[in-house]
Amino acid sequence: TAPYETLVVETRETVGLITLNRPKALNALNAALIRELGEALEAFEFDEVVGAVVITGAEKAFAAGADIREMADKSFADVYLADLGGAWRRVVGCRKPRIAAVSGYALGGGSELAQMCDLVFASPTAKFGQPEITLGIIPGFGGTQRLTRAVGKAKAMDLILTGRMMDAEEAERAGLVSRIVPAETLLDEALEAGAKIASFSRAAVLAAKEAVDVAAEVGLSEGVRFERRMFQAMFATDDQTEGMAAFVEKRKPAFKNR
Ligand code: CO8
Repeated sequence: TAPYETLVVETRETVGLITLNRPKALNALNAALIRELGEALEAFEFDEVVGAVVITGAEKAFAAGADIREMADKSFADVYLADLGGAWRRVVGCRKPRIAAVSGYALGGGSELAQMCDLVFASPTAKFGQPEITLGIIPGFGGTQRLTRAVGKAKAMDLILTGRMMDAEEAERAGLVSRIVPAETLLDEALEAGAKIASFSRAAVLAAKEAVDVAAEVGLSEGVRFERRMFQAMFATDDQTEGMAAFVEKRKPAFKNR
């Protein structure tokens, strides 16, 4: 594996697996970790075998937020010139689906990292929150935008203005969490979902993700038009021919990512 300082990065057959690894700081997201996360995801982007990526943390904490010790003494000029928060562009710029497997605390930037993932699996111990307000700051890794889109204004305001945490059940009901999974099988189920996604036509997967992501950016008629063009474009792929032929012939499709 690559010499990462803050992550453990592996490949489980067709799924990339990134484990945040700063246990003493509850996986607080320091500059090195955010940089390495971008590097690891970009490496998986270029790995043809990998079709999806799982990002997980530890049992007690997925990630307890941005590293407060690292930020404590910074000035506006420091964070502005360092573009603090900007390094996340590399994470969200990656096109392969990301699955967050969340156990324990997902706070501040940790919650925002989950929001940057396409699927969020949570164990019953998961706790999501945006406690930035308690530190005299506001979310800076997209929380005011992505959380609001995920759970709506009423709940986003509640979480962001009071700093309270929500448990896995509330987060699932609110639309932040895709599935609640028993703690013992959390990682396996995330890897299984990743393998499932990786088994489908790569073009169809990337197009589907791109189209869903467009929903957060544009109006309905523009979004539907984008979807229709992408849908039609799928008929230029061999995988569409194969997928439909396999259905008609009552056999499993053998997608070739063409
Ligand atoms: N940063 C740095 N260190 C942390 C962090 C953190 N976010 N969270 C925990 N740690 C450290 C603790 O300091 C402690 O270290 P030590 O043992 O050396 O004292 C160790 O991890 C264990 O933590 P606790 O002893 O506090 O464990 P508890 O079980 O008592 O409590 C909590 C767990 C409730 C999760 C508690 O640690 C906590 O409240 N953590 C901070 C949560 C928080 O406020 N997160 C938001 C951070 S701000 C943020 O994410 C903003 C993102 C956008 C910034 C963009 C800027 C442009």
